[in-house]
Amino acid sequence: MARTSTSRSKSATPKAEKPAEAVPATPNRERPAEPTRYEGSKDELLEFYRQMLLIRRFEEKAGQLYGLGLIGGFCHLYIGQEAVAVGLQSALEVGKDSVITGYRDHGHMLAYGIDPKVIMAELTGRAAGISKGKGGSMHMFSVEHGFYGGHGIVGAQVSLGAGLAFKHKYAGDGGVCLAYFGDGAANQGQVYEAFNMAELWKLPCIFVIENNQYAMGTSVNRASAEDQLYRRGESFRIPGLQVDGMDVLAVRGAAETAIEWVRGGKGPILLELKTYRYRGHSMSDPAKYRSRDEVQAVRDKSDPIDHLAKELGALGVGEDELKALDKDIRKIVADAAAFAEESPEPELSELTTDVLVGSY
Ligand SMILES: Cc1ncc(C[n+]2csc(CCOP(=O)(O)OP(=O)(O)O)c2C)c(N)n1
Ligand SMILES: [Mg+2]
Repeated sequence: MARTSTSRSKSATPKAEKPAEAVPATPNRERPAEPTRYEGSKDELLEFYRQMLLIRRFEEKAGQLYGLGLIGGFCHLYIGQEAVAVGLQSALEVGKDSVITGYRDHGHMLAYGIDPKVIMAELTGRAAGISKGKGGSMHMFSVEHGFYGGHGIVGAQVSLGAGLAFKHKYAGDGGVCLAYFGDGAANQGQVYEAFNMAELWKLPCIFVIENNQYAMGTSVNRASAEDQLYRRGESFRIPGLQVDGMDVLAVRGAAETAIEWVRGGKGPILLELKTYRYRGHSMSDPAKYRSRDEVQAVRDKSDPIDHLAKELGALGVGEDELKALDKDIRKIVADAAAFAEESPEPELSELTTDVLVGSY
């Protein structure tokens, strides 16, 4: 006789009953095309190089200013991950599409063409900062660019990103949302609630896992039962692609595939970008959970900027040209730091503004 849930005693070992009707293991689902490495012109490659170097030099300067006590609070650097933001965002349309990320956000803003001066001024808590000096490193926004932060709650940006994608669909504006999160955030429950709704409603959302191998001091293999993170959308029928996040051209190629998929109304897609952060989790991390040799080996073998420099060399771009570019970028970053240091702090009266935006 079949047991009902009320008749089953807690200690009884449930007997195998008739199995439920078999469900096909692989859902019948269209797959995106296999991405190909982007074949850009020399000028495009130079532009990718310039943007990655700008992020690197900016972050190095931010690290120095933090050391000098000019940046307070948290400060998470993006050094090592530059190819991800540049490769993906170079394929978006600023103002039409939207981007949202976590607290490691300076690089994403620079890759979206936001002025380094207002980012540095924000880091140093100045009134001229992009959030009026009241947000700091983790809380920067530019509605004008369609950049929606800068979030300190791990994983929260994924649900908010699904909301932004909903807005694009509802308004019929043709935009897509790029929602970044980390390998650690990939274990957050709300990520999967967002996946479910995004696929049900076929939202134009590109979920991007920046797998930099660590969540604070915990490596992805220690924290994740399924460490092939591109598979994390499978049970929601969201297709996933794993991408070399240290190769800006591979990233850009994957971006093209993903954008074609979501703009074509096929619903969300998941990208796992395999990358690495050279610095600690934040400026206060002594990074005792990994060896210096491990970091050095990645720098030596896979640095995204060195990698592209070699390709540019093969296209006839001389070392002198790259050095001149570096000099220009160092000047842009030095000017941003000087602008920040010379800018006044917010007025005390700003303490009570922007706390509640409207009444509801
Ligand atoms: C909801 C929540 N839980 C925990 C934290 C503390 N915390 C801050 S960063 C972080 C690690 C996240 O790692 P990952 O998602 O891999 O991003 P990464 O720092 O590598 O960019 C944790 C646990 C938090 N900010 N929010
Ligand atoms: Mg991580």
